[in-house]
Amino acid sequence: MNDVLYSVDDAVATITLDRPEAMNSLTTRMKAELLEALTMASQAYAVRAVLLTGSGRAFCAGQDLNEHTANLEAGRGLDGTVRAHYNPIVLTIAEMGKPVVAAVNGVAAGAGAALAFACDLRIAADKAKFAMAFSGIGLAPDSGASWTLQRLIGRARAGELLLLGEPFDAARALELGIVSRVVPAEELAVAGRALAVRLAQGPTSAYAATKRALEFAASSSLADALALEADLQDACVKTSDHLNATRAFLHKERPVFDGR
Ligand code: T3D
Repeated sequence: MNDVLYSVDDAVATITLDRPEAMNSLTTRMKAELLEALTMASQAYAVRAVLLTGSGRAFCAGQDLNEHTANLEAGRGLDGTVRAHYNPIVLTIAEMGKPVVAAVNGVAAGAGAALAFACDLRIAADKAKFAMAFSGIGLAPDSGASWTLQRLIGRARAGELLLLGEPFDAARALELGIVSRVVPAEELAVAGRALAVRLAQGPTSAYAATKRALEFAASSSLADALALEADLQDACVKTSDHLNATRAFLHKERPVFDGR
């Protein structure tokens, strides 16, 4: 891979968007590489959490507008990229049975912000900035932003951010509940990694079930959500992580989870 870095350490796959000279804006090649990296992380048994971040001063400025304009001028329109790239990227993050942490190191705009919204947890540098840049260039939200943002902060606020497209800083993102923590920029790498390592040492099967339950409950009836919770709990009680953690509790010991 050229524009996306992938490494695994302590059961954490770190995926870094690495085109800092273009604010990590997404070209076709980069989107294909990001999908490949996410798929590897999702499928690797040794990976139990994922950390997504960016190189340089941006997290991700969304679609590369140079490539996009070239496609428009050549009559190719979107060139299929929303269906071929953005949608599978977002679904791979949402559906992988492992927690994904976004460490938002700088500006996150358009599809770049949507990538962060698709993750399970977001931690931001104090200098990070978010911009729902779609409307500013005459586009509607994509990459799941219409779905994720309103579930993070409610429809009224999501509508305002998406329609007006006004950038907002990390402090406002914290206030809105878009990020769960803001740290000084120089501490983000360590704090993001610590969070991912903590999750990688957790009950991986229970985390997978938690993700699935949250996703399902977002658009189901209470009765259906209760039924799925019951099924997922049936599976969780069969894990050795559950049995060991319950025994540890009774012995007043710290549980050790091995992800099984
Ligand atoms: O085709 C499809 O797939 C459609 C799907 C679209 C999904 C989307 O993501 S739509 C939204 C696309 N993104 C944007 O509209 C964001 C555009 N960028 C900005 O609004 C601002 O650059 C930022 C808010 C991200 C950062 O502002 P600032 O002031 O910190 O930096 P800057 O000076 O504007 O940008 C620095 C450089 O990065 C600059 O290049 P230069 O002048 O130094 O050569 C700028 O052109 C470049 N850059 C920033 N964003 C993009 C970009 N180059 C290409 N594509 C970008 N998205």
